[in-house]
Amino acid sequence: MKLYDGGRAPNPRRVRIFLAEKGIDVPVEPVDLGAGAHKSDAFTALNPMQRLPVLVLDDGTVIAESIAICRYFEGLRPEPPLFGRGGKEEALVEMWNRRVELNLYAAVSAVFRHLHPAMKDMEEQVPEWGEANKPRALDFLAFLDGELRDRLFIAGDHFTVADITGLVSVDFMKPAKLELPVEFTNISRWHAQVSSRPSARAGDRRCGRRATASLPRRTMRVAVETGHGSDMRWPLQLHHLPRRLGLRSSLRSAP
Ligand SMILES: N[C@@H](CCC(=O)N[C@@H](CS)C(=O)NCC(=O)O)C(=O)O
Repeated sequence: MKLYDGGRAPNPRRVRIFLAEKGIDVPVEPVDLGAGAHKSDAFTALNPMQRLPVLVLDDGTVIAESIAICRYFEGLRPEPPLFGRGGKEEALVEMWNRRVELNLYAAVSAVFRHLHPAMKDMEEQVPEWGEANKPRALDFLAFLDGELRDRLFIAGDHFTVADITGLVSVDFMKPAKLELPVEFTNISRWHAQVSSRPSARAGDRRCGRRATASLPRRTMRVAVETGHGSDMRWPLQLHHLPRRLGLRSSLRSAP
């Protein structure tokens, strides 16, 4: 089994946090997004969507999409349950994870992809779309702040995958240059709480910093419970995107 990982990018981080929560150790192949390694022929053969993360099983099965990968590991190791326990809880976790992903993560991602100068070679930027997503992100945060008034975690009393999606989304606001309004005190309390879990730091490992368009040969293992604090500087490496690699993609769908 091998996890193709994308360093500080939010979706690969989601999977690393999930693995850390489960205590699962998986061989990792770093793919340098900043250098466009995910556009290489070798990687495109694995995932024609040219997105990270990707999990390749020993029988050659390729699983893309962060939540699909997390679900695979939930099946392998059900404890602690991060997708809920029993039909009702599972439905609520699904509901909240989708709400956060579709309303918060997607909005923050659109702000980043359409407004950040580092993304100009990766995205056909439509600045108006980036601007339009700022209030969408804030509206959802206001709603979530109200929900978190009466409970510890996003989907209930237990930490779940919905909190992982929420954590990476809120942290992604920093490179997207979005401020968390101070009046969202319930979100701040929740964010401090989930950020203090050792798993939150499992997402901070740097990866593939060399500017190369091929997949690095080095194989690492997911660092569970590493001691590095989150600095969220990963997008800045995209400033070094080598234009000569011709990285413009025909796949423009939002993550
Ligand atoms: N829906 C996918 C999104 C994956 C995704 O967009 N990954 C980003 C990194 S966070 C990526 O690979 N971006 C490369 C690009 O935009 O060219 C998932 O949940 O895994």
